[in-house]
Amino acid sequence: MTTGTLITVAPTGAESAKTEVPALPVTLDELLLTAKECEALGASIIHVHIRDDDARPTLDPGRLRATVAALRESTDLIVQLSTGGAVTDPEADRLAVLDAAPDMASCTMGTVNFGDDVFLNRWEFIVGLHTRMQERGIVPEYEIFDLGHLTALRRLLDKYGLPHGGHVHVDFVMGVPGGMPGTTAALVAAQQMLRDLPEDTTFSATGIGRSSIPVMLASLSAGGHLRVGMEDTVTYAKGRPVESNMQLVARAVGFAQLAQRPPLNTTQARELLGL
Ligand code: KMH
Ligand code: ZN
Repeated sequence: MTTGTLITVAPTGAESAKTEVPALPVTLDELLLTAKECEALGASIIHVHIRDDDARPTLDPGRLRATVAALRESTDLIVQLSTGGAVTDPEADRLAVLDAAPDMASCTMGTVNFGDDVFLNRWEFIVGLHTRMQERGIVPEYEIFDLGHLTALRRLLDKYGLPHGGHVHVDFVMGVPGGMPGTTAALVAAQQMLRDLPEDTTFSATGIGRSSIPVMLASLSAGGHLRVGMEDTVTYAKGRPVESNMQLVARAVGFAQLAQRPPLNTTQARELLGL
C-alpha cells in the first residue's frame, strides 16, 4: 500500500487564455513564484507548459531550456515538461521538447478526441518519445486519456522495454470531452488494467473541470496520487473561479492528509519514480 501522496501541479496548460483566466501563470516570473509556493505547500512535481510574450502556448526550445534551468535554480521540484503541447503543435516540435533535458516528460499513449479538436498521438510518434527518453535518461509520465491507452502502454513496454530508471508511472487524465469520464467507476476500471503492467506501477489522476474533486477522492482511496492545477481546473466551486494554483494544491494536500496519505517530499518522490 502506498503511504504518501505524490502531488503534481499543472499550473498553466495550453488551453486557457490569460485574458479569460487572469490568474493563470504565463510569464517565467509568474511560473517561478507559483512553483515555489506550490512546493512549500506540498507539491513535488511540476508539469510545465510555457507561453510566449503574448501569452500564447509555445514550444520554443530556448524558452524551454531557460524555464528548466530557472525552475531547478529556484526549487527542488521534479521538472516535467509537456510533450503534448497544444493540439496544433507539430510532432517534430513536440519531440524537440526533450532537448531541454527535463527530469521527466509527458508521453500521451494514444489519440483522443479533445473537445472539438483531436489530440493526435500516432504509434510511431509515441515510440519516438519513449525511446528518446530511454536514451537521454528522462523519466516519462505516461498520460492515459482512455482505457485503450493502457493497452498501448503494455504493447510499448513489451516491445521497447522499461523506461529510464525502471519504474512505470502513469497519469489518468479524466473527464476530457472525448476521453474516459471523471468518475470512480472509470478510475477503478483504469486501475484494474494496471494489473497487466509491472507490479510496482504507480498512478496519479486528475479530473478536468467539475470532475476534479470526485477524481481526487477516488484516486486517494484507491492508493493513487494526485495532479491538480489550472491546466485542468479553473473553477474552484460553483460560481467561484480558481484564485491561484496554490488554492488547488492546498485543497489536494488537505484531502491527502485526511486520507492519512500526506504529501511526499521531493526526495521521496524522486525515490518512488526512479529519478
Ligand atoms: N494540451 C493538451 C493537448 C500533455 O501535457 O502531455 C495535451 C496535454 C498533455 O496537455
Ligand atoms: Zn499538459
